[in-house]
Amino acid sequence: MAASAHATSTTDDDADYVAYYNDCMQNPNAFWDQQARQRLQWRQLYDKVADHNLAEGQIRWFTNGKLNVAENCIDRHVESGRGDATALIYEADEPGTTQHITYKELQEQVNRLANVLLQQGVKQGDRVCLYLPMTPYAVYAMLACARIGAIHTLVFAGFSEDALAARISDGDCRVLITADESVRGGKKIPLRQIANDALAQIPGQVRAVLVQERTGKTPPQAYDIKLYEAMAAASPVAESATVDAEDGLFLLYTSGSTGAPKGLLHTSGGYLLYAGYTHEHFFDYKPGDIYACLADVGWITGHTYVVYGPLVNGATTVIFESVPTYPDASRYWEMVERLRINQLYTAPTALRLLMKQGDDFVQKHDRSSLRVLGSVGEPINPEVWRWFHDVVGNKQCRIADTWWQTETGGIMMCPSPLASKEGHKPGAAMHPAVGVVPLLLGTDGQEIKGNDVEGLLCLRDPTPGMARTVFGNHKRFCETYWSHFPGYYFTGDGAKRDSEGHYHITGRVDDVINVSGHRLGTAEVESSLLLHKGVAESAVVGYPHDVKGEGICAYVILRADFEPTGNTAKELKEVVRHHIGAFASPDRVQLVKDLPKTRSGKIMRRILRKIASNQLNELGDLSTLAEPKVVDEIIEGHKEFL
Ligand code: 6R9
Repeated sequence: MAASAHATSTTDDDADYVAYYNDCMQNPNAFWDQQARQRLQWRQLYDKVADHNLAEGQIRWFTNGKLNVAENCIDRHVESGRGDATALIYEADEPGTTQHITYKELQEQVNRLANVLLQQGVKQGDRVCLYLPMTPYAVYAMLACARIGAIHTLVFAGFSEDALAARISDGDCRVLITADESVRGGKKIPLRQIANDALAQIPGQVRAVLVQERTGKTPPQAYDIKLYEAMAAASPVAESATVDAEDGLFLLYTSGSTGAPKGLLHTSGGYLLYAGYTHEHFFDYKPGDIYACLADVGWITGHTYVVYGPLVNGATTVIFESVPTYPDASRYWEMVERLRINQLYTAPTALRLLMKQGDDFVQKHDRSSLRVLGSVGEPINPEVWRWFHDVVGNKQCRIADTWWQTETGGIMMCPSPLASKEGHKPGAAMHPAVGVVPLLLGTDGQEIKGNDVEGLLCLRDPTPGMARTVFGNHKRFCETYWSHFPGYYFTGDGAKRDSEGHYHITGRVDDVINVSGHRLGTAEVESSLLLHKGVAESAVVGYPHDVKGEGICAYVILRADFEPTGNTAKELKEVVRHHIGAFASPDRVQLVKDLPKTRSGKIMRRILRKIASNQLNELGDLSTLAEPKVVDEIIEGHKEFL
């Protein structure tokens, strides 16, 4: 197959790139100042580029700057004569069902929905919860909130009613936008039913429920406001609120090692700038390109690289509602051919799944439009990287292995254009972005200098797109990210700096597992298991899984008065599915009599992780265990999974 001539997007002169990068790094604030003036439309220019106080976990960019995010993502493009350019390509679940939405149409829909929200009494700064499938209405809803200065909080439509209720009440949302059903891979999920169950847990919390009729199959509840009708009746013209650069744009919940998921607050100016800059830079985005990030908007990748980054750049962005294997494993590649996609951004878990299906699905489609292939969410295994590069990209595309987090708002590391010269390293994010200064620290907080070293990955300087706080709990924000190693942001990841100074992310060093690129705290899964009446205690660990990256293994001690049946393991999986969502349901449940604990009663997860990974020769020192024979019993029970 012919590949495009400009496939590998290296700058002509590498020396130029190095000079440019070094120049930016000399004075990142001057760089961001220049970027902010160029890329964003300000209603009032900021008076200071940055104003941080890291001891208090306070990050501020573009102080006193005023803008409107929706105006930057929509109106600016319409006003500059690009109203007829395609903003969204909606690739619906049903194969072959595509809808092109221009910037002008996007503007109209967003305005209508903004007016509906205003009618419902939503005010600037209020939180609005979105529990929606991947259709243009999710984008309309996000931008409608941005238009009126409300803060959206998306809950991924795979989360259960308990998880939804917890997020609505933590964010104190008074309005919910949901759909009757979502459709993915031909399967329907009754979102409105789940939302009703969630609302029943928090009576009086939500005063209005707007329902998108995605399938029209579920009869409306008496209190529902039908979204399509309400939008049709609303005015297509809306006022844009003036918001401060540091006003909230959205909350997004993410898992940490302890406690309930944290609602990270992202703000308007710095986040939008970082989204736009990184989208253009790392994906080599050029006007006219068709860009497809295949993530769901319920995750940070969808926020930054389906919606805000591409739209602030006036790009055409694909809204992909389906799954990579529906109707078969050629869905992505058939879509690349049909839509002439130039940049495709996906996750290792999807690639592993597709790689297993064989190359024919890929090769029967023309992929010559592709220039950049992106990966995010977890380390990409070198063999998967090679498949992505050699088979999917036909050795003609740059691979953007992007490392970042919900907290960072946008890409922090990715092989720079120099990688083509220096040699790509499959599985390595390699180079920090402008303004990003990674440090490797030992557990004692000492910096590990030099090359060929490994340590805890921290970042020295805040970047504009970073989260500003944990909603309603700034103390937790400081404790989680800024006080482990004072003055530095602690990522929770480990990393290696190789002999040439390139970075390789080695994975989480805390009790967070990464299942198909979705972050889960082991404590969250354990708390859900406790909701089953038979569970006395449990310990949850991750283990290598060939498609999901990590699988979930739960070791469960049952209550003495509970008599297990052949169904108990299944029931336990069901409890988690119900409490968090299907993706969090354990792959394995092993009933155990006891757990390996230290004398002070702390569960030694390290040992359980080794057993679950079948690394029985690497259990390490067992001498600190209160009851070492527990380990033999667990190993014996583990055999059922081999
Ligand atoms: C954007 C996103 C963040 C965690 C992060 C790390 C892992 C993400 C990665 C990667 C290695 C990459 N991670 N990208 N690890 N290489 N290219 O995924 O955000 O859901 O918050 O997850 O994902 O462990 O700390 P989030």
